[in-house]
Amino acid sequence: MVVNDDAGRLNHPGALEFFASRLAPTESPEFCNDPPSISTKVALTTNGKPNNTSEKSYDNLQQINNDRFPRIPMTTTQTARAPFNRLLLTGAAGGLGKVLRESLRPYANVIRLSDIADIAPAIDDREEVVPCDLADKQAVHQLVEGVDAILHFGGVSTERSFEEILGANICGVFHIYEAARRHGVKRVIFASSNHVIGFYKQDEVIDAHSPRRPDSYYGLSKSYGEDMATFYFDRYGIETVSVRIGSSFPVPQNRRMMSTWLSFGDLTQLLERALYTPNVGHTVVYGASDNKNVWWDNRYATALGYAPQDTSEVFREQVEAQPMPATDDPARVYQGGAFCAAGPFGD
Ligand code: NAI
Ligand code: 15L
Repeated sequence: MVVNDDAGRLNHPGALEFFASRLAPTESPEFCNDPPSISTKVALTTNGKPNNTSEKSYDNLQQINNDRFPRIPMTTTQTARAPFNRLLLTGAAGGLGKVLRESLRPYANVIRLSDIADIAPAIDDREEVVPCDLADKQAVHQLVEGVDAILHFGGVSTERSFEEILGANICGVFHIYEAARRHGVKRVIFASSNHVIGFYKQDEVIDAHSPRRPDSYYGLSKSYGEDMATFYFDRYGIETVSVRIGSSFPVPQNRRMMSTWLSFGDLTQLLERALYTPNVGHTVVYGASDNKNVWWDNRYATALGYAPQDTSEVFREQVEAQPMPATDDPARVYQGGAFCAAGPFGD
């Protein structure tokens, strides 16, 4: 069992006391203290699957989590709360941004939609369109003013040269957290990626605390974003859920995506849990539907109350009609698939 003390901070004297004080109820973000309108008890088993009857199973998982990662108290009570006043969605012109623009509407009085690319105009007074280049620190500072939480989906979303990744993803994620700090935003949802762990083989099962094995400059930028999230929690108490999204498309496009597919409905549910669950510290989860052949033990998503409703299995026949990749094809060997073979650039 791998324990990822990634920032090394649990080795510091007094670290646990520091976390305990950070996570005291009085310091919870204000929105976490809203009276709940719906409450669902989710019990958990040690394999990370929901168990609706066994409190004891939940206790076991809580103990495992506490032993392995005591800084993040897990919760089993999920509450659907009042909408946020204003959510910021970066990457709003992108594939997922267009989906989330609609599906996140119940969770905010106003959604501020931002991208460097053109965005369709606001459809009503519950949408604001604010163009912004994430590489521009001052513009991001203005973008974040007045928002209650940030869903950070903007940036380069495939493998590119380091220089192309640098501004949008690496500087961009710093600008988002720095603006969050300066404007007092207490919750960020970071669209991380499976490419943070893409060099694990497809016959390995890992969890969110397994050591990262980025498969690309793109994966490295997401790995950096996760470290940024840890730092801003440790230093400033800004909480983050980093969602290592698998492959979120209307349908799985190939055999690899039979394991990595995340339906839009399940993505939305996971984001709802990530927004509303209190005391997440910096929690890393995988974004995958209830697929049959999984590589990821997603117990931390389960602990947020995530219970995926969809599965890639219903697409198996059409996906398996495609030719089987060669045995040494990265698409068949590595969890990150083709990203593991991209580059080099600029030779
Ligand atoms: P996408 O490429 O369709 O959308 C990304 C958006 O970011 C684009 O609209 C683009 O214009 C914008 N962007 C790029 N550079 C920017 C900059 N400098 N300033 C402002 N905006 C900029 O990607 P998609 O599929 O919608 O993914 C959204 C997020 O989720 C990305 O961060 C991606 O890395 C992540 N993700 C997506 C997965 C998927 O399966 N769709 C899997 C894993 C992670
Ligand atoms: C990602 O991180 C990309 O943003 C997305 O376009 C897909 O390539 C996905 O990973 C995947 O691994 O399928």
